[in-house]
Amino acid sequence: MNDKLLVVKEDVDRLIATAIQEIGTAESSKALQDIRVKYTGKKGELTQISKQMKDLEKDEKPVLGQLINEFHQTFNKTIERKQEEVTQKELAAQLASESMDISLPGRRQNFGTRHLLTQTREDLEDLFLGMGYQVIEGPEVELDSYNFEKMNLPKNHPARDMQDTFYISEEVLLRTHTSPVQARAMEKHDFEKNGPLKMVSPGKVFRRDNDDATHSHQFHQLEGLLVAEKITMADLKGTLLQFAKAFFGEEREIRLRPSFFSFTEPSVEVDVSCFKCGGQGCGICKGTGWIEVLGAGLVHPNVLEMSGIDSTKYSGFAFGVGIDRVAMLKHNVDDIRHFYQNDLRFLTQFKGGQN
Ligand code: FA5
Repeated sequence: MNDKLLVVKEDVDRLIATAIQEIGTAESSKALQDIRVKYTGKKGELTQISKQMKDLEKDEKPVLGQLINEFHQTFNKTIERKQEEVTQKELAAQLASESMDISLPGRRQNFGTRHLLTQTREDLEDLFLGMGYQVIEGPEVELDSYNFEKMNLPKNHPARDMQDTFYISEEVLLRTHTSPVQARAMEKHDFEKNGPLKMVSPGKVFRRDNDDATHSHQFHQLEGLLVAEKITMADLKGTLLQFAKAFFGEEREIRLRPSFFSFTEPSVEVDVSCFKCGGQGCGICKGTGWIEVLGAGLVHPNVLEMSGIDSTKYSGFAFGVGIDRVAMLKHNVDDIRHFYQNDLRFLTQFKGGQN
């Protein structure tokens, strides 16, 4: 080995010795990266030594190449081993500094609530299911024949004016009440096979009404219908009294006032004794002690006959509750429009569901 090569070899040996020492004292990934650059980077110390290759004899060049390779092997192995150690330490330090306080309260999940109208509808359904009624739904887009004609309201009948609606065509409209479901259910019912017909039908209805605090052009009703033999006003009154007590409170009483509906005869408006003042008179009952909640009556024989039922054998009662109206009364809601404005400050006040 001639002198030049000897000197270069000594340089490489010294370099690997100092590199190993520096790696040994490095404390961080950053320090190790700096060492890598310092020794093997483009302007690194090993690169400087490699430049001496050109001054060596031809047969000496592979010897230097070999030395440089050995340097890389030792250097890389040492630095990798150290890197593992440093990474462990850094991770431990990070975990220690980021430790969390498990005694802190968690972030509360914000559960939604069912809309008050849905809660009220379900409460009413449960109540009548408990009395042996079945729930039957009908279409919101209805035929004129079911909405009016089979409800004893022939074309041009003046009482149609009270329930003007949105027409899709001459014969197709948005239903103005849930009463047409009466006709749909009666047509299908088989008394021989299934006994009396007892059903309630909740759902959306539509009217060309001007919106105000108690009226909306879209609202909800719950229809009730019972058809069997020998049904009288006493059955109707008993059923509605049970409903009033279950829905508004055990102390409630009801009273019936004569009214007119083309599909019932006789027809009544039903008032419930005021649940706020107990009948003394207050703001809610407008000083009368009574609050009107629904329309009802005995099913008109024409309606039974038009639905294929023998009115000499069967009779029935029907009623129609405004779901929005009873929800407002029960929960002291002062404007029906609150139900349709999707204001969470209003909606989230009603977290219940059952009576
Ligand atoms: C009817 O719709 C009858 N079909 C009810 C009925 C059924 C009577 C079976 C007899 C037998 P009326 O138009 O009165 O009746 O409406 C019934 C209830 O719906 C009212 O008592 C009221 O609570 C509610 N209602 C009526 N119009 C509106 C409206 N624009 N906005 C909100 N609720 C309304």
